[in-house]
Amino acid sequence: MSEKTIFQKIIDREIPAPLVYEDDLVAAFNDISPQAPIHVLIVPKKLIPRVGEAVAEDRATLGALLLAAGKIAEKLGISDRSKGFRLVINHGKDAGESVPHMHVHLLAGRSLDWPPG
Ligand code: DGP
Repeated sequence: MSEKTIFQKIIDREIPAPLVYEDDLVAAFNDISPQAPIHVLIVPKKLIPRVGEAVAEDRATLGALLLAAGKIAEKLGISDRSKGFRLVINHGKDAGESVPHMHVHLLAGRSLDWPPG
């Protein structure tokens, strides 16, 4: 069996990281290297290495990631359109993926450039 990802170790509480949100399918915690005042990672409890490798049976998990983002934004007070947030998923080298355990970045707390770099 392959080594657990760093995110799996956080989900399994082997590495301490306060959870911002948790349900039966996903967990969320602050990014160790924040790129905005708010930078949360929303991670499926089931290992999906990257979004392009998700399969039909992951449908509920993929939906849960976005629903969790909305709930976290509400909890953090950034869901109002006058504030806002951005969701990012990096798949592969060109996108800058560094952890092979799919995750959604939730970025907020400042004006975000478009297009991203
Ligand atoms: P990506 O480049 O999309 O694969 O993003 C991976 C993110 O994971 C990156 O922003 C830094 C973050 N990260 C890496 N290791 C850890 C860790 O041990 N704890 C936390 N909280 N975040 C981590």
